[in-house]
Amino acid sequence: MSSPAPKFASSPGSITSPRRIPKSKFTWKHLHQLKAYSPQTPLRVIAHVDLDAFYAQCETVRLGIDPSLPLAVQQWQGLIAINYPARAFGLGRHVTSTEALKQCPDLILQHVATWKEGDEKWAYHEDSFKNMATHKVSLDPYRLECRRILKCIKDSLPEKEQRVEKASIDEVFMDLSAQVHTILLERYPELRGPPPYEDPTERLPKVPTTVLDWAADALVETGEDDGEDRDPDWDDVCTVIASEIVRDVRKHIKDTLGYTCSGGVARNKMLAKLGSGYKKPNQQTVIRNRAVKHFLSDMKFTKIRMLGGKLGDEAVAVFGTDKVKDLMEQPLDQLKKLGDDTGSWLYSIIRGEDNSEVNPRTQIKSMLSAKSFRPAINSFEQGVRWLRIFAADIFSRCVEEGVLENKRRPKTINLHHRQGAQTRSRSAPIPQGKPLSETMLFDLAKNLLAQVVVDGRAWPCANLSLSVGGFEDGITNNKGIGGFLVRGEEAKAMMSIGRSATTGEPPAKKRRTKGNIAQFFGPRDDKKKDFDAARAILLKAHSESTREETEDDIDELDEEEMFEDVHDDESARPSAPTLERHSSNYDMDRSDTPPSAQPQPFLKSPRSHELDPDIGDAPGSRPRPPNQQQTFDTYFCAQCNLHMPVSEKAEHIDYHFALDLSKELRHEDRNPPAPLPAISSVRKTPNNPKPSRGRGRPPGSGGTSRSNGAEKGQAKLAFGRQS
Ligand code: DCP
Ligand code: CA
Repeated sequence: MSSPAPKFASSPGSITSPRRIPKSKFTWKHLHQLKAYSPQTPLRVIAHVDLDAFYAQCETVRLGIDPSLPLAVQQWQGLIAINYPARAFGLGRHVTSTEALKQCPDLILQHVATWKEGDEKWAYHEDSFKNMATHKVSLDPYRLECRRILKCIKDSLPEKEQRVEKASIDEVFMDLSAQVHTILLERYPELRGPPPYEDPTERLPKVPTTVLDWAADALVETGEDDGEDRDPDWDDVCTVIASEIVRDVRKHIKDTLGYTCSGGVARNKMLAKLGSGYKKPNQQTVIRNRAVKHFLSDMKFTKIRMLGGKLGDEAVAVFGTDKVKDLMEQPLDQLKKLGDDTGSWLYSIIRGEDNSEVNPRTQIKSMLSAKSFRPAINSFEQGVRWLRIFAADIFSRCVEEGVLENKRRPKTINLHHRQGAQTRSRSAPIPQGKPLSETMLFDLAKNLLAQVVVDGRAWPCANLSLSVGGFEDGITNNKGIGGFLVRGEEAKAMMSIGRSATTGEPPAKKRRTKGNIAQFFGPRDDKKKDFDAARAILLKAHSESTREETEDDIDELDEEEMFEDVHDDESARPSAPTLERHSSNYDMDRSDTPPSAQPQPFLKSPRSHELDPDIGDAPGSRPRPPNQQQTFDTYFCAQCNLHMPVSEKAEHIDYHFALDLSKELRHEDRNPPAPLPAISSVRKTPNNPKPSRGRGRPPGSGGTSRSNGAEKGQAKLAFGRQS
């Protein structure tokens, strides 16, 4: 499709007045911005691709099963993915496998792969559904397919004009703006410029075509009888080109890997995602600019990205409606009842405005392996058995990340322990001076668990998770030695009574650790065995530490540790209440900052604090909603002059304790030298992406989006989801 020569006659000296010539409503500047992926241009084109019934398709393809047969993926007794033929029988995630078979006797049930204790790798075990207590789910098969799909998508786009963001295990955003710009100029030479009078604010010539070929796309209606095809403008042309690209990408995935997916094309991420879910399976939906208003008006706002969770529920409660059109009647100041930033963001988003960028970063930043215990576990020994699996799981994923070739390796290891409502976290640097191994991860994990045990009140434990973070590219041994040596100091710190900077509890409790440690040296109760085991581990770590040189320079550690690619297979269980179909950011989420007024609004307000209901980036986690400042129970820290959720209180107090301790130790360091604690339980949140560890910035005290390392248009994710 190529157009005739430029028709506009707006150059100087033209006899015809330029004003008489019909023009586009878009300017040369808008066109130019398209090339640069600017979120400001109304010509912007974003696509979202979502795999249909993803895990189910993975199993269908892996097993070579006819895709027209009903199949569901089972996790224990529940179903986590149901293919479309099975959905025709009314099956959904709410049914158990037994009920599903009653409804659809021919249903093929495939249990997810699991790690069994003692195994070196996950496998598909026939009896795993009976062994919830001794097996742990592995999502590796789906992660691997996800990678292949991502590669396939990238291969089908021009290398220099692609911007692809993995949004979850089966979702991808693509900013097609630059590619569309190139195609546009190829097809319509009149757009090659320069603009008349060299003035970028001049309007573009009119589109020379009157009919656009939307092929098989589902076109969202405009709601106006004569609005469908009237006067196509350049935004329509851009969208049609983007849609062709998406069709090609989807075809490439199908032809290469056998998977079908659905696509959405629109001017921003929020609309594109709504588009991909609009018609499924194996279809693509286009939301032209002219159709946005109509498209959104009948929609429930709880379907919009980031409004699927508590924020959406809160908005429903406050405004008594779940409809976009009702909310649109609310003036901005009313919407600000949800908080200033949230209100402004909501005001824009329901009008179809979303400036968040497609972030091409695809590298894993952290990994998590977790298990919820039902029933709870009750001993160090049991805990250690799970840690062995976690270490193997994480190590195998590190190997895929190129850790053996020293391409990338993590810098920190974190253990989260949950007992009832209380979560305790311990972290340690990963020694950088020697090759990463499963044993090393396991030993570190054991140390961390030992600390929790020594602190007391460890059992029963409902959930344990191990994560590694702060992945870095090819670290040299010299630099790494620092990290390794710090561990020695860490071990000393954790052995020094009353100095643990790592519990997720207030100082008072921590100081009670003294008692616990005393108890630990002479336990009177039946936990002796447990304590003995923990003590042995801590003593070993301590004695190792005394052999290591010291390097207390913790501030040297790059704390770029964004828990944004953690995987909590357990939290993907179907019964998990926070999981939602329309927020399918399982595996990982790039967490676009919702407010169009990027960067992260919650970093702007010193009083704001992250209150994401779905903390963490585990499967089932969602993009982080904007700050919700007011309606939750909050704890006020007078030292920081900062409000935060009560759930963060212990951790925050701990932060101050760690800070004080750090200062104290720095003082001692000057006369005489003393070790710094190398571990911290200060949790990173978008408010606190870089816990200051002695730099004096409290969690939640804010910062700029740049200073926290998040890319424009994105929020960092906090870790902390428990399942
Ligand atoms: N998943 C899960 N538990 C949930 C929801 C999803 O384990 N509660 C997993 C299985 C899904 C995958 O994540 O296959 C992707 O989730 P989606 O919400 O995208 O659902 P599907 O891809 O299965 O179906 P759809 O065709 O509706 O996208
Ligand atoms: Ca999907």
